[in-house]
Amino acid sequence: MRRTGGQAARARAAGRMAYPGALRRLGGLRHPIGWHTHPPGAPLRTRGVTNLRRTLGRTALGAACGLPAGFAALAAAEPTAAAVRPAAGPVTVVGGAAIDRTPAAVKDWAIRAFGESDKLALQAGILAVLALCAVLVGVLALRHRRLGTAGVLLFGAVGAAAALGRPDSGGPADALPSLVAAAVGAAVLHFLATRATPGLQPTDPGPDPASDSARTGSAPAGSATTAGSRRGFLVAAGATTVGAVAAGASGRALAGRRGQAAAASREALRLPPPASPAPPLPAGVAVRVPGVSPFTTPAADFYRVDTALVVPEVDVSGWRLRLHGEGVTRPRTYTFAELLARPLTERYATLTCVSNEVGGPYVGTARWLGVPLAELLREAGVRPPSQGGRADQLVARSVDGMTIGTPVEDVMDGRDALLAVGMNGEPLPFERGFPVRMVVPGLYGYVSACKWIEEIELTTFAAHDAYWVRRKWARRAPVKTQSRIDTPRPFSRPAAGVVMVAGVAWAQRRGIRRVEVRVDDGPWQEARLAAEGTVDTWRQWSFPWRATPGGHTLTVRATDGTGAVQTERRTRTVPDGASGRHGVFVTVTAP
Ligand SMILES: Nc1nc2c(c(=O)[nH]1)N[C@H]1C(S)=C(S)[C@@H](COP(=O)(O)O)O[C@H]1N2
Ligand SMILES: [Mo]
Repeated sequence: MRRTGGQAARARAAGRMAYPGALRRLGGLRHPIGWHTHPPGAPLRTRGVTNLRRTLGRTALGAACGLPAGFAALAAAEPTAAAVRPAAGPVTVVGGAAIDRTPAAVKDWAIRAFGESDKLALQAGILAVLALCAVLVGVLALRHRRLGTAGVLLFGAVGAAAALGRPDSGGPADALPSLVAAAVGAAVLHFLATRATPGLQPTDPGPDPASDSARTGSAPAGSATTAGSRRGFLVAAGATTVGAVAAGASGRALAGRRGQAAAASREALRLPPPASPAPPLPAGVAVRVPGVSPFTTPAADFYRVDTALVVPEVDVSGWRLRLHGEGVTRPRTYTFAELLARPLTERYATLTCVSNEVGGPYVGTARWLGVPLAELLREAGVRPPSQGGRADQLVARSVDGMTIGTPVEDVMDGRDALLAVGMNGEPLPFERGFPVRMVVPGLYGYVSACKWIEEIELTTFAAHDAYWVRRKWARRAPVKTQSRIDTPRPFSRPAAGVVMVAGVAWAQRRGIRRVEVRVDDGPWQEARLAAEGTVDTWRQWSFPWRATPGGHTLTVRATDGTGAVQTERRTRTVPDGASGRHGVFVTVTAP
């Protein structure tokens, strides 16, 4: 709606004076304009308070324009991203870009501080920043409509650039969700800002709603109409918010239904029995002490560490695995059916994350079913470096652009390195890398366990640094010997008498030979070891402790199959895994 200059001036003045009444009628809301009530010659003290109130009020009006516009933008991005690629949503791509640019130390801190909610925390952070920006752009739009619009479009450009720069970018279409979001956001902002400041022309530098001249304005006859338009603004802002939230929710529901379809396709899958089954676990593999981690970790309880803000849900029918690179004389691309048709191997193996602190939770054991990776490599003509092969690094690439570099020698040295398709008797869950992931016993996950794998390239460590290595983590990272006290819990208050101390110890590929416990500064005492699963699995242990009243520190150390005692030297997780010994302080209560 365009107005003549005279009308505009009148409406502007009218709006200022009439709005407070309208707002008060709507439930006592206050608005900057409502505070322009003191006379021009008001004392300075009052003026200071008034200026603060004006600023607050202007911010509120800006928020009333910017936030609905932001909601609408994100809501518009939802169906667009669902159509293009779920991982191309603006929050996801900006979050992904943020993750990739986070220094290792900060990422490590985030994992420590937020645990597996680290992605939730990041998304909440991004949304908070977006909300702040929406308010700022809203305030800007009130004064300078075109600048406001430009601000929104700038955000769209940032999102689009982030989308195109993602390693898993699906091409130019990935920019669409961000661009659509920006277009919708800009349109809604313009619409609302026009209604919030009815007198402001697009080219008008705009009156400061808090400017002194405003105070001198008087309410002409048109005030009722303008009060109506103010009410119209509030209705428009409210309706936009409600509409955006509803649209966003239904978009989510739609995406959820699509996810269910993918889940159904996964459930329809029948894994063939292994040609080489896992040897049955010995009877005494568990110590049967309450509070100790179960020997086999259910998939739902298994720790999860990855950079995926949206879990890739891969359609098996379109999935391919490409094997190529240095020394590959017969490069090949496999379908999922071709992999399943091969003789499969099933093994128990303990997986550990390099970000696991001493005593931390990022370790678990599962029964993995998969294609022996060394066989596949040999068929393709690959020889390990010890047999003259030139490639010493195997780089696995995932559908979401992750790269994980593993020593070729380790994969081909006879250990059960698998292209896993099953976990604990089920197809891999989506979060675990469905349809195929790597599992290489003895190496931390970041150098071995690529999920959602789609490419294997043979190369050298000299020629290529994988994702985490570019972020200050070590090129090679065999798992360090570690032990953990699961029970009693830190700072618990067991009763005096015999307290069962128990936990797990692991040194994949080497096995655990001995576990010892020390009470305070006393001597190391031998714990009872549960039966060993394999050298690639953790081993449970228990120690009956005659606990006396008072505060005590329990410390544990393991000796691996080579006879090496777990070091007492504390190191951080960066660059190649934490070392040191786990201690737990408890207060034993008198009987
Ligand atoms: N595609 C992909 N694969 C990945 C990662 C990742 O971020 N992306 N993280 C790795 C790390 S650091 C670890 S410790 C393991 C964790 O596997 P889990 O989440 O199944 O426990 O996956 C590895 N594979
Ligand atoms: Mo990890």
